[in-house]
Amino acid sequence: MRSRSPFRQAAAKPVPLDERVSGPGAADGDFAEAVLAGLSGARKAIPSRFLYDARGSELFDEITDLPEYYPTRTEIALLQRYGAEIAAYLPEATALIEFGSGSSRKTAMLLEALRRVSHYVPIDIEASCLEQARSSLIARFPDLAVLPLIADFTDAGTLPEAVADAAKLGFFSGSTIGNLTYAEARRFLRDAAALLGPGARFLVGVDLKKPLDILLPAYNDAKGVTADFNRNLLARINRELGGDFDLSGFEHEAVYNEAEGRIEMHLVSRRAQTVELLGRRFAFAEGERIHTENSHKYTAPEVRRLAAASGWRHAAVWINDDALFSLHLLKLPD
Ligand code: AVI
Repeated sequence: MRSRSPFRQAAAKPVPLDERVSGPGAADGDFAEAVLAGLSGARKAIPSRFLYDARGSELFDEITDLPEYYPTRTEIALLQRYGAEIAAYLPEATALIEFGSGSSRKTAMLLEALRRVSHYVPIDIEASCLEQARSSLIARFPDLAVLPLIADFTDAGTLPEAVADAAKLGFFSGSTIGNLTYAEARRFLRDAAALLGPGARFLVGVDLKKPLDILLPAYNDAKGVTADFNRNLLARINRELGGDFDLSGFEHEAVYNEAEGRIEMHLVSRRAQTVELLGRRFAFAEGERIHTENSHKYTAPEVRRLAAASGWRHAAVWINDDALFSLHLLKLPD
C-alpha cells in the first residue's frame, strides 16, 4: 500500500491496534442506511467516504499518480522542500498524531525533519494499513514508539496515555479537509483541538483555488481512472447491497461549483432507468444525478478564517511556486 484512502467507514468506537477484536464492524449497516437514505431524497447523494472500499482505495492510489492530479505530488514536494523550515517552528514537538493516516507515506518525510518526535499515533479506520505503516516506520525509525488507533479520524476518542504529557503536533494531509463541508471542517478542527489539547500544533494540507484549466482535468483525467473511482461506488452497491446498477448507464461528471468553491463529483444517469437494491426500487430520469463527492478548494485567507473560527491560531503557511497547494501550521494557545 503506497498511498492513503482517507475516508473509511466509521468504527463503532476507537480501539488501539493491540486491543482490537476481530469481527464485523458497523460498516455494512452504515453503508446500507446511507445508500437507502441518499437515493430516497429529492436530490440523490451518497457520502464520499463510501467511495473507499478495497477497489476504491486502489483506484484512489492510481489517481494520486496521474499527471493531471497535482495535489499529492505537490504536497510531497512541499514537505521535501520545507521540512526543515517547518521543523524549526516545532522544536519541542515529541508526539505526532496523524488523522486519516493511511499508509503514512508522507509521515516519514515529516519524521525525518522532526527528529525529537518519539511517539507517533496514526489514526485510521483500516487496521491493515496501520499494521503496514507501523512495520515500515519502525524499520526506518527504530526508536519511534508507534501507537496506532483504529478510528474514524473525525471521531478519534482519546489519545494513548503515553502521549498525555507530550508536546503534540497533529498532521492532516492530502487536502482531505476539502472533502468536508465548511461546517464539518470547523467541527473537525474544533474536535482536533480538544483531542490534541492546549499548546498543540496542527499541520494541515489544503488544496488551493486555481484556474479551471488546471482544476477540472485533475478530476476528469484522460485515462478515466477518476471515472472508474466514481462508478466503483455503484459496483460496491451491487456487490454489498445486492443492487442491479448498470454501470454503463451512468456517466462520471466532475464540475466546479463556483458559489461553493468546490469540485463536485456526480454520476449522471444516461437514460431513464430503474434500479433495485435491498428490496427497494429507485427511478432515475435521464440526466438525473447522484452527488458522490465534494472537494472544497480554499484561498490562504479562507484557511486562516476557518482556523480562527475553529479555535486555532494561524502560525505559518507554505505554498508551492505555482500556488497549487498549501501547508498550514496552526497552533493552540498554551
Ligand atoms: C481524498 N481527497 C482529498 C481527494 C480529492 O481530491 O478531493 C479525493 C478525490 N476525488 C477524486 N479525485 C480525488
